[in-house]
Amino acid sequence: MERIYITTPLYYVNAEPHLGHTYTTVVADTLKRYYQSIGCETFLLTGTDEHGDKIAQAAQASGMDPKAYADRVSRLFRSTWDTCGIAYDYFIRTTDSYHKEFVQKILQKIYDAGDIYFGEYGGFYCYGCERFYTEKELVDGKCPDHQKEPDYISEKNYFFRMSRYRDQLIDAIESRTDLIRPERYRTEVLAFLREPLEDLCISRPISRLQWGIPLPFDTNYVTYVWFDALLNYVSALEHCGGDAVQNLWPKANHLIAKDILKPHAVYWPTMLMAAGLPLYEHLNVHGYWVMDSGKMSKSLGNVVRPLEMKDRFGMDAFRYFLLREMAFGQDAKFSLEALITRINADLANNLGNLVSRILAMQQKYFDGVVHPLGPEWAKEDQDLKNKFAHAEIELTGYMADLQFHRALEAVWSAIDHANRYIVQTAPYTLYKDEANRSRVGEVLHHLLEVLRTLSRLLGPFMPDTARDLKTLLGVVDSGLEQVPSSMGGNSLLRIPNQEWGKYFQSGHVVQGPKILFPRIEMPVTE
Ligand code: ME8
Repeated sequence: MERIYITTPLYYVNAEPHLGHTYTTVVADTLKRYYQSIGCETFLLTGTDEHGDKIAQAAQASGMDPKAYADRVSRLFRSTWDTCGIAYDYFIRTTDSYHKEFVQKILQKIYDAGDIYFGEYGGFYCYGCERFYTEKELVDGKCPDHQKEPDYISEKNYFFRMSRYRDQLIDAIESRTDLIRPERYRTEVLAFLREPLEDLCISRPISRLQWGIPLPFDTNYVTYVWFDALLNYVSALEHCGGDAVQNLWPKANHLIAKDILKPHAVYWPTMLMAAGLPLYEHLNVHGYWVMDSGKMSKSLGNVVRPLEMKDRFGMDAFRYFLLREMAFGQDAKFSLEALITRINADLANNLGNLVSRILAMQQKYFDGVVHPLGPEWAKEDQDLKNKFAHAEIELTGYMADLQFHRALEAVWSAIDHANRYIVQTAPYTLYKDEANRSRVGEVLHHLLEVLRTLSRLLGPFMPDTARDLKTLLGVVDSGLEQVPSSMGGNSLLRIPNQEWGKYFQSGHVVQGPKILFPRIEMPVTE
């Protein structure tokens, strides 16, 4: 059986869940649901990154002990994903004891193999990024991300011989052209690797930082937060037991934004090489959400919180916007106006109207009872069916390339076609003549097939809407194949795709119309 292991970054607990975290997590959830729907075994991992300077400082600022502080924010992330209906299989915290033991085991292994050494290093250190910067990387002497002058720190530390793996890494990226995707990020990493690769400082003295995992070979030091956090992707699988590492690790699909490309494309694969583990299957890198009003920040008061979006617009509408608006790999703009415009145009109008028109006519003309289809179909009926079959083929291709916006575009093009089919066949006019009643029943039967197909195609993107559609249509996922996941995760549902025209048996009754997406008034702006 095909397998896919999907991961989100482990989010730092110094911020509350916002739009950016939600996007990556919704993409991960969409991929999981999609692969599950085509019969793959899936495993979705998310969690929180809790050690390091940044967290220690945030805890101190809140007057809390770092663990108590991390407990609170980690709980908030987890409950947010629960409320948003994210179907993660496991939630890892880097403060979990099995994770700490795993990190120590790997550190010891790499140390014993001679790839970790003790040395002195002086450099510009940015606390925000938790890393040293070379002078060349600074912009006007400042960290380009935090716009702050870094501190010059000189101290004895442990180093990982990352430089030793440079050629091997270049080979891997060149021979596996989809290891890092989309292409622009692969090119960026290869360009970076053309320069000499320095060794990586992987420790912090406890005189300066206690909030970390102690090095197993020198307890005067804790490990650098990235060396700790990246290992979560394997430690979680090992913790889940069974054959999880063997079966799932080589199928790993990491999802990240471009901000953490270097740790995932350079540190992580070289760490894996040193630890004797295979590389991930794909590093999938998306762009950044930017706000109309500038960088999202608490002080600007423009932080987009997922639960507020869910309460105000519904989770599916928010998911739709995120997946439809951003081309995976490129930056996208977020604004309430754009969100509301999309909801009104694509969801309330195109999809919502289609659903309510079809169910209203079915109710009005036939009390909801589905009319049988004859063997002879009109050309427009066949075209309608073909359009949806074509949309599904396109969707499959786009999903393999993480082009969610194009996948949705393909579905909406079929929705537009269905709306035109109604205008073209004009069942409301036909119905006026009793001789045409049977044709009206057939037209509506085809339209119910449209809705049934949509309930399947939209499932990964808008799970609640897909469920609502099935309920309205009285479609039961009968004959589901239940395959127990090896890790006690969600069991797999293989939804049989009965042929168009063969699903609704004579006498089948569908429900009356329901407004799935109410129109939203645009807030008045000054
Ligand atoms: O970097 N647009 O955690 P983090 C799109 N702990 N995505 C965004 C975003 C934005 N404006 N802002 C954040 C860390 N993200 C480390 C990761 S992994 C072993 C350790 C998303 O809390 C995006 O996925 O800063 C980005 O890569 C991630 O949040 C950074 O989360």
